[in-house]
Amino acid sequence: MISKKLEDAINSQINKEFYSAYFYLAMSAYCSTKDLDGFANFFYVQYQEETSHAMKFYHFVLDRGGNVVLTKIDTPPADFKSPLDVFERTLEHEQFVTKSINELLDLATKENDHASASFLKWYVDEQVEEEATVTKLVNKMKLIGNDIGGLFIIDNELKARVFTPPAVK
Ligand code: OFO
Repeated sequence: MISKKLEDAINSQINKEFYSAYFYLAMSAYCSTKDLDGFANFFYVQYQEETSHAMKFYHFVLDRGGNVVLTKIDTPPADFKSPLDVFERTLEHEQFVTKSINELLDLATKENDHASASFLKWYVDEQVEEEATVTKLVNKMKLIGNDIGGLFIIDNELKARVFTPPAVK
């Protein structure tokens, strides 16, 4: 059985994951309005991933005999300055989420909750991958600067991204 403190913290993380989904869906819509279909696809897949992260937590809380408490999701930004701005804000957001996951693992470790600690390690690894992917994209966007040809090459690369659902249970 999960402790009340960890249950509350994971419920708050479920909200953060759904907010992340919302945030990336807003970015996908922004990229679509700029006809950057590859960028829009990248963020649409990111939206699907974040939803799956939330649902993985959701099932975990239930499996551990806890209660899922869903709360209001904040409104994400509706506009962005540029494709580079979108990736920079993504990186900043992922660093915030990494901190939050690390705090959850600290709490699980403090409580000697081995099941939660083991479960949370999946998220620790996922955050390493997410930050690395986005850091690379921020750097590429900075390299191309105002080169429209470069922008279209990256846009084309991002069309290939597909959503692979993680095991939920
Ligand atoms: Fe759920 O990993 Fe991004 O936020």
